[in-house]
Amino acid sequence: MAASLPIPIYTSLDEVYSSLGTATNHAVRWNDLAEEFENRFGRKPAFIARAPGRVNLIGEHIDYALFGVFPAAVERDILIACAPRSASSYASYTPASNEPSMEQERGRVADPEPLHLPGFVVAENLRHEKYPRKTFAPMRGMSTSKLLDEPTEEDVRAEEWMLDIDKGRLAWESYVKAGYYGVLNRFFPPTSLVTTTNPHPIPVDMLVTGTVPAGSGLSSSAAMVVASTLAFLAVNGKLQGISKGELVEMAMENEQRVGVNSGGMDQAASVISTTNSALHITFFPKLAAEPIPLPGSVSSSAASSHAVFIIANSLVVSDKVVHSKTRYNLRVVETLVSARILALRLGISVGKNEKVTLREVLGRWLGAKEVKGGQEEVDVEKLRDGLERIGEEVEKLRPEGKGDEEELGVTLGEMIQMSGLSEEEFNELYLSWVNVEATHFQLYKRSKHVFSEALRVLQFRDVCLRSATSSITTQSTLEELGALMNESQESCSKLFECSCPELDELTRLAREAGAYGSRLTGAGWGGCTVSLVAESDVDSFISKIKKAYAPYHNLEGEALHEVIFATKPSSGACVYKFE
Ligand code: NG1
Ligand code: MG
Repeated sequence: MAASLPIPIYTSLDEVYSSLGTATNHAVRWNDLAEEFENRFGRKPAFIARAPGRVNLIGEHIDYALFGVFPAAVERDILIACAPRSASSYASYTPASNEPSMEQERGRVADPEPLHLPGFVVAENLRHEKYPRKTFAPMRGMSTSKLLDEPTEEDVRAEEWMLDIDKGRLAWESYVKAGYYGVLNRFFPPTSLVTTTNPHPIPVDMLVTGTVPAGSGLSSSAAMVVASTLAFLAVNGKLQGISKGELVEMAMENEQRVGVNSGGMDQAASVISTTNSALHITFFPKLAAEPIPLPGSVSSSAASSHAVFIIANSLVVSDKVVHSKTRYNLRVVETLVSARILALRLGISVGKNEKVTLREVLGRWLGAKEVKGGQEEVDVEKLRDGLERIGEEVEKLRPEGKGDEEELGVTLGEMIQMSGLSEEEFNELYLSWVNVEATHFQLYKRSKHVFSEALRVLQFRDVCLRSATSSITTQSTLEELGALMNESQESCSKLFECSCPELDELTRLAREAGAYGSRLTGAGWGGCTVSLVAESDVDSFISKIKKAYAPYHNLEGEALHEVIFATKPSSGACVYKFE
């Protein structure tokens, strides 16, 4: 329902600010950005696209197993001001007589820049010392990155636009390019270049700014990709009629271009969120998002307890792109393989070429019918019941009889044997589309985490809904939510092994400082924690953490606020159109 709404397009800045629904003075940033755009590019921007980061309250590493998650957008966001470059020079461009050289296409010729080329982008960042100016143009090429899906022969033959994304390195413009991909390939199929009557992508100038810390688990990457997708849609006049759900799907596919095989939580949270609510996002059998009011946010009773979510950055940078082979992508593979093997052990049939997910296996185990293009929906009650019962079945994946080796998991050879596939089939299905490095794989621990975490998401949702209907938030409501967050942290740390000593320490300190619950948020291995804290305790909580967590000792004022702050659910992505 929420996913089928159109992307909000505002034509007055006051409308924008009130949509953000917070007391922060946004005007400064938005006006500064527009002014700076004018300074640099000599004309006003045509649009500003906004996409927020998100905090995941509960439901970690289960989106790519297609289980529901529970994030909320944060106030910190990415803004991209943009405008088409000189429509007149663009209109006079004729590809037949003016085909660009490869070097030009790649944007590698510095002087003069081929500014008139179709789709040529000049991308600048307000923090240009850290994120230098980049120019690039799309090239026509072969599709190589059909990631989660099996490429068909047709895919392999198909031409598409390429943007030369460096997957081995984290570069700011990669995310701008990633957003551009979907817009180019959806609206300007390269074959259209052969005729001069077909429209070409517009050359564009853009200026980016952001307040979402990078590599911190608040999804600066998804915010960048969503904002970039929106900016390119707007500049090319393709925004009308795009629903939030479609934007999420484009942004998900786009972000995978950077080389991380993520699920869709971050993009959905960044696009669909609304103020005052978290989002219960489900991915199966199709993308759906249900806003759930958070305790305290709907209550007017003086007797009720108010609580806020506090984000604290461990200051360990979690670079998912650089470590993708041994961390994130490895978890995606482990989770997928565990689904196949569990299905076999439960007597559930799985097609040879089918990359079945744990959510689908649960559905089949519960007797959900296969329908065209997927599986019939299972209601929340049944799902909760299934998740409560399947925990026992997961024991079937325990690598028993291996003594000390048990901790290590299974080897590639053992895993292939258990999968019922030949080595070749296995490699093709699970390893050909992803780069992973490991000697041992954890199927038992990973799937145990996924099912228990999926159950905690439903329990968290239940508690929030219950408190919203009674419109009173009691101490015990907050304790229940906190306990679920603590269990999630334990499971992330011990079973999914995506925590790190600093995150374990920071969440422990948060509990000692009075939080109802505390956990890592986002991919983990560094980045931020989220803690549920009584509103009246916020200041003392922050000062206790400052004293106790060594990396904060020397931070004061703004610098401290940068790393530890309370957050309220913000609204999702939007576009401001200059008139
Ligand atoms: P972060 O940490 O925000 O990059 C990543 C994935 C999510 C999800 C979480 C773990 C991306 C873009 N996002 O989030 O889809 O799997 O980890 O729950 O990689
Ligand atoms: Mg990310």
